[in-house]
Amino acid sequence: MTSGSATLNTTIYGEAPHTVLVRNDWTQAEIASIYHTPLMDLMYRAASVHRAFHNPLAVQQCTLLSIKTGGCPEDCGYCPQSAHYETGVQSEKLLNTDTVVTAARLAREGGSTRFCMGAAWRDVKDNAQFDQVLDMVKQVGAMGMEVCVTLGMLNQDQAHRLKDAGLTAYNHNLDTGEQFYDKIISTRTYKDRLETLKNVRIAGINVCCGGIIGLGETAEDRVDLIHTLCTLPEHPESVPVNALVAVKGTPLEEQQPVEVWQMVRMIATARIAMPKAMVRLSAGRVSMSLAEQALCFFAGANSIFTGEKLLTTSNCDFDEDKQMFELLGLEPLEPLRTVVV
Ligand code: SAM
Ligand code: DTB
Ligand code: SF4
Repeated sequence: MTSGSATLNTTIYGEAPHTVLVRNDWTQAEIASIYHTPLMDLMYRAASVHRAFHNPLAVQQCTLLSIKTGGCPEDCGYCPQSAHYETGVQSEKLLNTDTVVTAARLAREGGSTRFCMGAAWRDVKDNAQFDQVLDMVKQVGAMGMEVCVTLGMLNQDQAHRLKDAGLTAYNHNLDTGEQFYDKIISTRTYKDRLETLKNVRIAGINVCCGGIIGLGETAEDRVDLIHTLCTLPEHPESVPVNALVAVKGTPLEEQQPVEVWQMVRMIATARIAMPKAMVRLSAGRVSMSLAEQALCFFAGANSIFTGEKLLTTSNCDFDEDKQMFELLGLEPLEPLRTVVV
């Protein structure tokens, strides 16, 4: 069971001060009602829950690195790395370990406390490449950073091996609601995704699981996604909220950008439904103004990816992010692990 509680120290208009429980018995109707709350109320409620569980000024900086780019056999309609689409992303071999460790060191020097390595794989195979990834995990972990990987589907044994190598978290997104899922991906099922999440959890690795908005889904699909996440036996410790980066050559290249209000609703609903999670303002930040990002932090986002690139697409300017932190009075979250080297 997910557990924990905190007393709200602010009074919400029309509500008595009360204890906010970490619940995993949310109903669909409850999540829908939160999602559709008038925006000003929603942001205030989310901000209040955020403050009851987290330091609202602390925002974790994370760095992404694509360790194996492109040529992926899956057909995720949003993804520039799928081999099914002509996007101009070149297929590359797995990076060597030294390159990865050097990138992690630079990320740490730049203030990142979490290093996330992504591979464009359908699933993990028990081969020399996986052994190499285990080594990368070991070395990055030894640098005192949280270390996360996203490698596609995973069985229980592989999850245990990653745990033994020192992995902190595994990213595996449900992406959207179950009803809409097969409009976006046909090469694997929602059930497959849930199975991997279960394997990660059983191995004692923290779960990083969120989704994307702007795929053409309805508000109901977004509610479905959050409902699935917040009714897992344990909430994901980390919930990335991505806005689609529409990439030329993918089936979703013509999608209209989402409005910031949809992003704010998603973040706020995730924050209220999963109070203890790190809610990460992820892809799509590059198209948002500073004021729009500020709304997302107010609504409960407490992490961003910094650095010039996400995996294959461009991200915000590092110095501008630094200025944003100064302007908003945000402080980078301190490392959660002890630095060994
Ligand atoms: N192959 C692995 C997998 O699918 O789990 C790992 C890499 S995959 C790129 C990680 C996540 O990035 C996806 O689940 C999706 O949520 C997000 N993502 C990929 N392309 C995106 C895009 N164009 N815009 C926004 N988010 C995207
Ligand atoms: C997540 O939810 N977002 C990050 C991370 N998990 C791996 C990835 C975003 C990728 C955006 C498209 C790209 O740069 O290729
Ligand atoms: Fe492959 Fe992951 Fe991209 Fe899907 S999202 S095509 S699984 S890299």
